[in-house]
Amino acid sequence: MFFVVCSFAVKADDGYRLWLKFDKVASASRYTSYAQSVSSEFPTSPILETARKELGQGLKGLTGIAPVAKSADGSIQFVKDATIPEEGFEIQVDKKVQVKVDGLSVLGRKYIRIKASSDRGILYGVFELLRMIQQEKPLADISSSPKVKLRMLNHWDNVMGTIERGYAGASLWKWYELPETVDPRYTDYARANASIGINAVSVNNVNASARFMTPEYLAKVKVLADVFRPYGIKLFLSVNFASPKLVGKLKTSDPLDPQVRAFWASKTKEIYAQIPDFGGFLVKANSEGEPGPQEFGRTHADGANMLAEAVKPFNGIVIWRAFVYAPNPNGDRFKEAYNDFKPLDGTFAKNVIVQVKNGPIDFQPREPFHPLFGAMPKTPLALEFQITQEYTGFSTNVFYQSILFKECLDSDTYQNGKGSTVAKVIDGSLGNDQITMMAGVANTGSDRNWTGHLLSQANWYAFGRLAWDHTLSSEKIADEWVKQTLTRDDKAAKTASDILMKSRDTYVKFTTPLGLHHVMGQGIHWGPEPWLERSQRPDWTSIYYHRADSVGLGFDRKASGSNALSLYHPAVAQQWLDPAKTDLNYLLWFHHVGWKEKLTSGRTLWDEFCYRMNSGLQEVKDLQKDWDSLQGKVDPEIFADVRGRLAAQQRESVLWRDAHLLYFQTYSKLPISYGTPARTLAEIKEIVRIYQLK
Ligand code: BDP
Repeated sequence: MFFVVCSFAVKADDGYRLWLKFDKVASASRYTSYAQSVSSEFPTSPILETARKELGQGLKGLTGIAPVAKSADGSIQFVKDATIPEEGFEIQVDKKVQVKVDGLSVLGRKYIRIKASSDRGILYGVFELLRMIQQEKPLADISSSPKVKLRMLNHWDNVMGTIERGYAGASLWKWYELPETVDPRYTDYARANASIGINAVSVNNVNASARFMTPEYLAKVKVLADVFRPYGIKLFLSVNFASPKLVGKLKTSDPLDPQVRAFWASKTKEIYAQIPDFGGFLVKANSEGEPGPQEFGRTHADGANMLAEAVKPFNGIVIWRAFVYAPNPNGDRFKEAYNDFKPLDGTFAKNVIVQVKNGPIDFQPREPFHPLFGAMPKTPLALEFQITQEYTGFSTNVFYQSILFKECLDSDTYQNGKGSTVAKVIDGSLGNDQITMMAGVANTGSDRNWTGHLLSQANWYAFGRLAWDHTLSSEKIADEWVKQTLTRDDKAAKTASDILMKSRDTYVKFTTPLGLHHVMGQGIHWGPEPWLERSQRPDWTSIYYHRADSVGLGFDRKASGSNALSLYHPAVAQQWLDPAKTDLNYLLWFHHVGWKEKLTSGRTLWDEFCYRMNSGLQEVKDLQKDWDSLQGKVDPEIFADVRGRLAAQQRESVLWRDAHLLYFQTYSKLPISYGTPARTLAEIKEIVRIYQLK
């Protein structure tokens, strides 16, 4: 007797397909009449072919029907409309038209028109249509165009294949295999970006290797640019400011030196010969040990303008980062970038944009907006977020960043009076900027699910969606992502969205409540290390930021302290001047508050601190329960993976709470009013020390 053992087990979902699953929807019949055929008024082009291919594959998956190509009158039509803004689109559904059938004029059947002025607009319209169907939404007319022109990912990927602050495996770019071997994953990456409107990518770390300025490496980079192009994505490179010395063998990299200028001019020419649509340079200069123009007594503007001159003939741009801070033990890092850049307002070349992090310190879990927003009306500013979770829990904590992104975008700078939000500063609507841009430090890596924590895919997604349209709500974005990625079951989807919506606040509660900041473990930034008092630089310690003493806790940034508040417009500073009126979420950012001082919550500072830390812990347990309720509603492999990560988060939250309570108690000398630490301070310090060993 023969037994044939067949295993038809459905391959579990490992998250690789992101939000682009395109599995058949239950209501497919609603859409099938539209899926019959496609026609286009556009001449063929690589981007148009991508649009056709994506539409075909997407509809085939979602409805079971692959549309056929027609020369005209398809059930889906790509229509040219020069009045639609660059990259924007309009989708029109079911407007009945007269069509000729066998010489007779009859009322036309169901169709969808995707209108745009360019092939890019068509591509984005296609992804919008697929997004609607994947969520099983009734098809509706929509018109949409991006609020900022450059929607960019910054990869902090190194030549050796590691990623600075990456928590999802190794770099996607296999530099040693390129240019001969082209990983198909590069294409999957490009289409994921295109599906959410990302149109620019800088592929290498801002702590840049000069290797990228050599013919050897440019040949590799060219291959990536070729893969990205049909998805409407422009490639940029981070450059090492000392490249003239390092690869050009010059004696100096002084931006005003004629030979240095000649080096950059010829290097740029060489790049454009390989990559005709190269976007330009991203530069981190005179920051954290990176070389820059100040070494030669020149300003950031001198450096930026020199590079700008080199890329100008090719319509390239220079993105110059404002992330600078001097190691001054008596200063306040909060003010450093402002002091360096504000005086340079109006002196940058037209093709330079200054890229500013969302907050003045460094991508903290909650941070007030950077005071440079609103302070440089004559300079286009780009907003930089960190999608990768360096300070927000690596890949073991759920932290839905859309909440943080929106908080910054919606902050009022008062640049041109009330209503001058950060969003309006960066989308150019206050100043008519030629270049407008939002950048996010990528959270992608070689992990099968791209982002380590599956729920962190939502952060990549949210970044793209908000860069396209900063008026979208975090709820809407979460709902879209969940329905495309996890489940379309309404109740389960609501539970999953709620987990995302709550996650940011929960994380802040057990790590940096009340405006505490920069108290993470030294160097790797894992876990708590509020006791860190010595480092290479004073502003890399924790005590520099929390300023705990026997009196109280927090950094006084009023006139009595560092006076950083004076950098903001008075109407902005006003809300944070009086500790009694300051939003508790920002309290310790601006005030040194007495341990026993009563807060607006009715509790003393110490009690509120204990209370928040402890509720953070409780909330993590609630998130675990919520996730557990999704068993059977989401894919089992995804379910188990996220479940494990939430358990890790729970473990870490106990460590954070206990570290903070026990350490700060040595200053407050008060009894712990909420929660009971599971370990001694010495035991916790040992755990954190071990995490920092090589
Ligand atoms: C800091 C990171 C460091 C980056 C730096 C930057 O710790 O690795 O190089 O930001 O933005 O937060 O340049």
